[in-house]
Amino acid sequence: MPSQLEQAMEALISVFHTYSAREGDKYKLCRRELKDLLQNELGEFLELQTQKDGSSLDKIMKELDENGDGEVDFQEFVILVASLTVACNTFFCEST
Ligand SMILES: [Ca+2]
Ligand SMILES: [Ca+2]
Repeated sequence: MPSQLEQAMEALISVFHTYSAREGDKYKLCRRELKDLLQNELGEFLELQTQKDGSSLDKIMKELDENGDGEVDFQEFVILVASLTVACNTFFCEST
C-alpha cells in the first residue's frame, strides 16, 4: 500500500503524461498542453496566483521553460508544482 505522498507523486507523473502525450513530443508540454493542464488541473490554485501577480499563460510558460526550448518537460513542471505548493502552504498558514 503506497503512502499518501507516494500516491501524490504517482498522480503528479500520471497527470503530466496525460497532457504531454497529446501532441508533438510526448514527454513535453507544448503551450496548448500546458494551458489545458493548468486550466483543468490547477484552475483553483492558479486563480489564486494570477489574482496575486496577474500572470498570464505566456509569462508562466516563459518562467517555467528553463532551457528555452519552448516546451515544458517534467523537471520544469515539477518546479511549478513545487512553487505552487509552497504558495499554497503560505496561504494556508496565513489564513489559519
Ligand atoms: Ca507534447
Ligand atoms: Ca523546456
